[in-house]
Amino acid sequence: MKLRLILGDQLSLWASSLSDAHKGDVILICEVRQEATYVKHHKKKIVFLFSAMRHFAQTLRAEGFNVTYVTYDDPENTGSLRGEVARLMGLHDIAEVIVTAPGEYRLLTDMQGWSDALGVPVTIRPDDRFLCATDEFAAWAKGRKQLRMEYFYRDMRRKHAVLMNGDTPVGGQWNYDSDNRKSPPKNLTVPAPFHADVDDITQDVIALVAQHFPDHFGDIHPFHFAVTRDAALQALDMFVDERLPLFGDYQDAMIQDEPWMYHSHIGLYLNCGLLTPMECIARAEAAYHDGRAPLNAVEGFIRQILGWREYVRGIYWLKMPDYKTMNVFDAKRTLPDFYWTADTQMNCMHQCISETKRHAYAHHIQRLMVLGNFALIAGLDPEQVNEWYLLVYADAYEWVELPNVTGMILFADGGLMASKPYAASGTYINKMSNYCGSCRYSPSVKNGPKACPFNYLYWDFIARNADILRGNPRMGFMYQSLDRMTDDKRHAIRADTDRFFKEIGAGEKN
Ligand code: FAD
Ligand code: DLZ
Ligand code: SF4
Repeated sequence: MKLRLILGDQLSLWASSLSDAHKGDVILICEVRQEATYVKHHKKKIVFLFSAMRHFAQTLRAEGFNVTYVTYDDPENTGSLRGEVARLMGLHDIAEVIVTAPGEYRLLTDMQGWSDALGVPVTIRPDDRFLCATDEFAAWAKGRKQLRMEYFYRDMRRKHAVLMNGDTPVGGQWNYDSDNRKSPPKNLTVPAPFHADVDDITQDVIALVAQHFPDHFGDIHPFHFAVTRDAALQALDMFVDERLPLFGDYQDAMIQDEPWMYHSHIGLYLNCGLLTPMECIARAEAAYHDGRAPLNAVEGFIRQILGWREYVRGIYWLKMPDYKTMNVFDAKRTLPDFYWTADTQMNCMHQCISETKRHAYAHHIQRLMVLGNFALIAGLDPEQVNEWYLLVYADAYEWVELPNVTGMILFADGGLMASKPYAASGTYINKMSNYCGSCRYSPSVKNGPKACPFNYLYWDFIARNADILRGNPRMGFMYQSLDRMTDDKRHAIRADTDRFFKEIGAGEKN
């Protein structure tokens, strides 16, 4: 008999490990300490995954499969995936272990040693739930000096015939990003997000997580994520009907106390296997063809899934393991405490961290231009920043988190992913949000105690990394401005930066 191991982010009946499953095989799903604590995941993320895993076990049983499900508090639970496979092998005559390749390098290398350790063949099958296989991405990347997402995305549009009229893009343009930067009007009413019912299974998991992970970051309540495929599909449909039409217009906008905006909130479902990328793309494309959503919104949404999501996964598997330790600016400032407590007078940071704590969610522009921008210009240590992002979001797995952090926000890969750092001063945040109106600092003040910290931190970042960035053609304008600055101005920037770090108590690692 064969043992088929399903991981917490492989909750798909179409996973490659199940493609030839017989009803007589054993399917193993287990809640283990190893995966729940290798970083201290947000409590809500653990509730979501454990509940989705338990519901998936029910789905498999309803299909007639023989499922062994190990709960976290099972007294026999060994705490590791390999330990649970070994334990099950003691109970059944297992000729082969089959698993779909995990999404994280650390686990893949671990599994590559399982055949020897367990004494049976362990077959690791490719994860074919993506639209670009890892070797296909490697072939695309080969010989290219720059790996720009835009060109990859166009190839994916052609390959999958998405939003195409023959060889040309629908509407004549590949990208409508320039239409996607509107400031929201004051009286905008954003629709409520999807709310799933909390059933007995989820209630049990909530009690378990409260008991076993009290020191993990984040709030469990309110819990309204979908934990089944049916509910995830409802969430997707609700997005397409209610939010997609304005997704493009307000994609980059941030509003005080409005965490959800016009985003889809489906990343967590895609990444654990409850939804497929192509069904999300197809529903959005259909909404455009039926006249239910405009092209700038539909193209923008599809680009995130068909472009960015596939692209970052390709980068991850192409560049690991070296990617994990990249730190081109030699940044070594420790993560300030307020990333955990939200206790900061910078209102934008306070908002984004509080919402992250409450919901295990922040939308893209909050992750990028507030939380990420601060990490970049403050020179925070990439290892600590990566750990934070990996544990706080319900959709976070290293294959998607690491390139977004190391490549996109920190530019720690020296420009492999981004052509220039996403660094910005308070002016940008003020333009794209209404956070500054309730802030103790002012985005128009450049130096001194009232100045927005993003303003002087930005220039300090530009000045201290001149050796690395001055030659970047997209940064020329910034260095011309820096070169025109008086010595007094430069000293003021340095002094404000020093004072700020002293005040928040974030030093540098030796
Ligand atoms: P929407 O804005 O509605 O976008 C639709 C979908 O597109 C998302 O669900 C996601 O699947 C995909 N997508 C959008 N942008 C990206 C991107 N840059 N990379 C990969 N997929 C993308 N996404 C994760 O899934 N997991 C992470 O751990 C993660 N970490 C991030 C860290 C940083 C610093 C940044 C800047 C971005 C990160 N993202 C991550 C990408 C993006 O912010 C989230 O996918 C998105 O916010 C999830 O919310 P949503 O489902 O409402 O997305
Ligand atoms: C994230 C996660 C958590 C919190 N718990 C489990 C678990 O108990 N059992 C499991 O099989 N998977 C879990 N996961 C998901 C894994 O960490 C994920 O499969 C790997 O990180 C590879 O992407
Ligand atoms: Fe953030 Fe600066 Fe605006 Fe305050 S003034 S909310 S710190 S950008």
